[in-house]
Amino acid sequence: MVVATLTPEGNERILAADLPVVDLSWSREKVRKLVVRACEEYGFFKVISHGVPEDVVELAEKESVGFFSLPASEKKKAGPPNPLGYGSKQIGFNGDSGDLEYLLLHASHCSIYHRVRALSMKDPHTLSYALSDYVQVVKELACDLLEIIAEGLGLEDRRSFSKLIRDSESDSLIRINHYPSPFNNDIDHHHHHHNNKSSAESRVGFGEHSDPQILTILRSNDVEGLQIQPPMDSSVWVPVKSDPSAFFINVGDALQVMTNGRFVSVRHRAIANAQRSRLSTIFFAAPPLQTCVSPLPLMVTHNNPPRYKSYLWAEYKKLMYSLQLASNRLELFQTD
Ligand code: GA4
Repeated sequence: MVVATLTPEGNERILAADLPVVDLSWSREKVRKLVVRACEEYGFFKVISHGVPEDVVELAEKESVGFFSLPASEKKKAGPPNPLGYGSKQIGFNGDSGDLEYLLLHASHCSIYHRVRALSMKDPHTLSYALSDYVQVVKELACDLLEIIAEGLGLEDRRSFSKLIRDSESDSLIRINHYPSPFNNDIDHHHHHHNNKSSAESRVGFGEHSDPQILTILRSNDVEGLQIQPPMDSSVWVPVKSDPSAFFINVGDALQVMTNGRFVSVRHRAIANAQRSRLSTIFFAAPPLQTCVSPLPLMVTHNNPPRYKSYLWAEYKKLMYSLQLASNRLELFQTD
């Protein structure tokens, strides 16, 4: 349920909203049902009791904090983002910008190591192994969830989606976003301040968009910032309560196409108005470049014809890099 009010400027502001939460220790049947419902209604849910080892998550966060505290001249050695690498403020190639710096990498150990080696860090192995280990565990979570989804949809092959991510040619990415605090340049775990800023003062961290891939697995430190737009009411932005022990899942454009619009790729954004730095780590589960993304036969019936034209993942990527972040790219593939 979403409860909203109007601000003096006439914008809707959310007071309370219950976003879907799935506890992976519940029965498989219950989990299947709730995941499918969440993907249909929100394109978004939170997972708890996910079994991802805490030490792997903590080390990745610690090493990422270490990376972002390097001098700017040092970090620039891992950039410019073309689109992979270290980036600051600029997002993509079409003028999008935000109050953040990031590391965007292909989710394979070689490419992580390749970027990290460019830095004159004491030990580039520590950062690259921490990120590679993290990628391995979240990729496993992504595949588990995709198998739950395939079962929930009644697909004959429960590996229909997960095999694309497990493919050695998978185009999956890892992104670490650092939204610096306006008051403090360090990523600060210890000092809690009250945030009294009004929404008018909030800075855009990462502007609104949907994720182009199949599924996104996001985790952040305990600083808020993520907001989602519920598909049933696109006039509101629902703030997502931070929970460093959980993972947040987004349906991506490709899964919306493959489910022929039954699942929705959720529009979301990150606000950088916190008084502490926010660090988020995001895994984008993507198919190999030559994969043809199209509505699955099971999702198409006489009364429900294909709603999207099929495309190669490589083609879609090329197109999205020619458009802005907020663009509704999927519209270009709609039939009718
Ligand atoms: C949004 C989701 C992922 O962060 C990302 C982004 C990508 C980039 O930063 O290089 C894009 C953006 C994202 C979609 C539109 C294009 C491409 C920036 C941009 C303006 C890595 C992705 O795959 O698509």
